[in-house]
Amino acid sequence: MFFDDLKAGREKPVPLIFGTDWWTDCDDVAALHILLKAHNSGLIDLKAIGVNSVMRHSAPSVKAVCEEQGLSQIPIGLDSKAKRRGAFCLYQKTLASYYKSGLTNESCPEAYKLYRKALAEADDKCVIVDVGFPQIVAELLRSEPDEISGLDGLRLTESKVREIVLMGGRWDKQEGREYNFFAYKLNREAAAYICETCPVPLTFLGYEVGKDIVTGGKDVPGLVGAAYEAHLSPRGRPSWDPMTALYALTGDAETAGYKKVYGQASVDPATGKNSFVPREGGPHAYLVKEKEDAFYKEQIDAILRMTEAKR
Ligand SMILES: [Ca+2]
Repeated sequence: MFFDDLKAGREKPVPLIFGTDWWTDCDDVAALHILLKAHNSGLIDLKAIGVNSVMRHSAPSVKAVCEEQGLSQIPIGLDSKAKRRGAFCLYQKTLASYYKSGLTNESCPEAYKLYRKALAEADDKCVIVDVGFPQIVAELLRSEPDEISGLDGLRLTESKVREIVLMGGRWDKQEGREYNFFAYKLNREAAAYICETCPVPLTFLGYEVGKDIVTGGKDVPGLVGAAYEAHLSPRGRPSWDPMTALYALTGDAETAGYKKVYGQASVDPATGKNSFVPREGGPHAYLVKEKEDAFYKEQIDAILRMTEAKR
């Protein structure tokens, strides 16, 4: 089994924090599901979930997917500065209908505070993976010492994070542009700030990597299939988010099927366009596929179908 093979090289689960836009695309649901399965297999310890676009049914729909895997205790934080708060999305309403315990957006803590708490409490270095807009990570890096930790965000990240993995950017050409890094001023400035200040290795999975790999679909058991069906994507969606989650939980580019191109990334805060100067030993890296697309597709579809339907 896939997770068991990866676990063989690990003494204990790697703590991991998951950020997601949980916005109009449903591939975030597949990414979360993969991380929940990895948590239950003992490969990772999913410490917190941060939602960086807040829609009407955000918190209860995320909770429903966690609860399906018996993991409703994983804390969920929201970004209070998220744009277009309260917008409606059918797949989220569908998922939320499976969660009856009354969690509301308003009862969730501020996401970057939740990240600070998870990092302060972690015994081992964490991985932060975000498959949405980057502003929660930026807020973490910008954060001041508080009642949670005497360290500011940069120092706390430096001492408690092993890698930050972002789905964002387009790296197969200079001045590429991808939605997570250009949608709003808040996102553009966050992406630029992260590239300028991030004190730990920063890895990007760009638009070009996931666009042609279609996974998921309505035949996936349980809530993932329900989400794809409600999203009107019965035959699946491109795999940016599940590929990013799978790389992050694998923790090793070669094993995950990628080459890393190292260097210095930057994002223009005015336009959201990204640039990259390759340099051996550089602090940033983008991922380049080393395998045929079928390699990634088969892994993701197999993990999504590992669970039994609980609908
Ligand atoms: Ca996403």
